[in-house]
Amino acid sequence: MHEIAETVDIADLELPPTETTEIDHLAQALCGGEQDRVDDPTWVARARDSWDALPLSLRRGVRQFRRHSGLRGSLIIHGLPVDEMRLPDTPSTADSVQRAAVVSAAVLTMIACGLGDPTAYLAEKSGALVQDVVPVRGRESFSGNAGSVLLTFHNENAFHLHEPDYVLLLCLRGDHDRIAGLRTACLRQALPLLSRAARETLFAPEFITAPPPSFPTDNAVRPPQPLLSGAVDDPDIRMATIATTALTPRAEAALTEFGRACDSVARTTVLTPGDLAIIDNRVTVHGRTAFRPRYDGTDRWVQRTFAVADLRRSRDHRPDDGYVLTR
Ligand SMILES: O=C(O)CCC(=O)C(=O)O
Ligand SMILES: [Fe+2]
Repeated sequence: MHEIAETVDIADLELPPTETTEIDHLAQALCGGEQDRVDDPTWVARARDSWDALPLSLRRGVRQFRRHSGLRGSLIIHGLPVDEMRLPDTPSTADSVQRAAVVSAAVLTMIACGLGDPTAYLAEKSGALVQDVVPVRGRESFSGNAGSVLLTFHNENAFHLHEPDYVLLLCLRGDHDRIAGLRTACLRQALPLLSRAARETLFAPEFITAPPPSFPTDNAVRPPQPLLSGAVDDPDIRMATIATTALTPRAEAALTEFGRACDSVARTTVLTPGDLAIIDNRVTVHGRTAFRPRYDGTDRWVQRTFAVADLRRSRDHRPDDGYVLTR
């Protein structure tokens, strides 16, 4: 038998209530005290140590996903500790982040340490390791996480030399109408739907991907890149629907075909409090369906952390071997 579940779906992970409580206790222990700043490397080191004490089923599920993210390229874990009654109002400002240690930040950081290490980009959300994904008044049609119109498919920071390997999205609060759906489309399912010509073109350096709107614009000149790279039978992908430009007519056609393939394999998940989605950003694009914020303090609230499997690779982008990429 094959070691890896290359051709099967990775099932969602349902944590039983006893494990939710265990995880809650470990997370609580990381809150308060003197070192309660999420972005302090000594706090991250504490969270890393706590990973080892998490329930075996969680650690095993995450480690298996890390080895091979399956046909879905994403893993949903249900039943993480989120106490909606104890939560403050949903933040309402753009670029809001979670600097103080709270249970959700501890959960995200422990799991990011299980996948590799957490990371962030100084230019985005002030380089915080745990970021709020919340709707912001006046930014409804913004194509980024502050918006509430449809967010089109993208890889996270696809333009960057060191894109994150994993995007972790932990739901603290759902939207009022329970219609905000995280959409994912895994290349492993989309690829077989593409014509041979489209596949060949997607491997050619005929695309330019700019930074997303959540990054301040820079004037860097970007060389053309392929959309797909690596193994022909299981490639990596880098694209963002609104930030990738096709440079030739055949690239334009291939990009359109790719978009259709993604739509036809897309999965939509309405995250509920305590659900964590882990997206393998190398093989999966993601987005979100539209929803209607009310700006009443109880809007949808997701917290996000990026993780990389090998932090060392970006060492020259991270002063003092910290977690934040400054360029
Ligand atoms: O709102 C969501 O569920 C996803 C938003 C998103 O793409 C992100 O935060 O990276
Ligand atoms: Fe995203």
